[in-house]
Amino acid sequence: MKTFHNPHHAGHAGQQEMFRGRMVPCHEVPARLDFVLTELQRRPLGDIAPPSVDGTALDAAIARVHSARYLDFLASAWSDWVAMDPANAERDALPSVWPIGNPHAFRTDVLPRNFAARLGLFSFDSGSPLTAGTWAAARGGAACALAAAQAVAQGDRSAFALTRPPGHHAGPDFLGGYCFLNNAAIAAQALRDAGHATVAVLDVDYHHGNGTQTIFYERADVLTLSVHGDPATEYPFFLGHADERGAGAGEGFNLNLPLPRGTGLATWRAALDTALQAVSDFGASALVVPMGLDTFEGDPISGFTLKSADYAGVGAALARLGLPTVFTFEGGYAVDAVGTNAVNLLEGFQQATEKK
Ligand code: OKP
Ligand code: ZN
Repeated sequence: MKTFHNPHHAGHAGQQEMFRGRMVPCHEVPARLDFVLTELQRRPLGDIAPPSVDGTALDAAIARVHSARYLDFLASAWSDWVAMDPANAERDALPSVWPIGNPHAFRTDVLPRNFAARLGLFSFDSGSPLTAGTWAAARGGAACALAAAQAVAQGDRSAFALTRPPGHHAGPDFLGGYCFLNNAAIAAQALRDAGHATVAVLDVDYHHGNGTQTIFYERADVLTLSVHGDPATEYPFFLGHADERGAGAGEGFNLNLPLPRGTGLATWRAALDTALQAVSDFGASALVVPMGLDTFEGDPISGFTLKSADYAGVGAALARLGLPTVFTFEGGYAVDAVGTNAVNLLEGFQQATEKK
């Protein structure tokens, strides 16, 4: 399994996020990726390299899943933020005003000139700081996702996009949940565009993959599935319920498996098996796994109780689908365990593949 790692990731380094009325240190820190890279070097699964993809092809791949208006905003967000006030260069950009989703309450079709208003228009929480290097880091991550999809489309059994910030909460035209560009969606769409007729995206992060669900909600060619903490109590709260099954042509092509906070391996694995069966029934020709390790018992912001040794079995179960598979790195905030947990999963996948 080749790993494509993002050399620009550390340029995205938020200082603080808003949490219940005060600013707290960011959970989504550069060290997360470094721990995974170090563990992968200790237990190699294949070549580790930065992605080499054509810039024009990359921008086209990103534009397949995100709106032009959102991408224009993101690409110049940092310079627009600093242009508001030179002192902003020392501060992360965080939104503080949002147009809530009633079309008769606030307009979302008119783009405000004010940057703070635009930041609110394109985001859904105040926990996702945008920093000087955010755009380069997010775009570098999309390059990892595209390179991993290309490797798999050209015959590799699997590939790993090792990048941060994560992506699965980012929608067609919004950021949030520490995510800016949806790497898993970019990989899935790239697989479709490379000729895979049907792609499944099976999200195993603790948090519902709302951005991915939204991107593909009306499509029958990409099945989206997510096993996650019940949004009744868990972030992102406003999506991820079991009755969301897709819409229009996509009716029946989304599956959510919410589980209560406190869920342990046995129940979580039963839900995963349900999702795996749905991927088989769908007849997917390729698989994308947004791989969050925040289902770990030691995760500081999550509520499941998987143990480090459990992740090998998760990887093996995914391998049994027998599909070309792209992994994208998502959550996992127990920083000193995230490398072990990620490589346990990927190694479990790879070993099960070799046995076949
Ligand atoms: C991103 B990913 C914690 C509040 C929750 C958002 C969590 C985003 C998780 N202070 N903040 O799915 O791992
Ligand atoms: Zn998560």
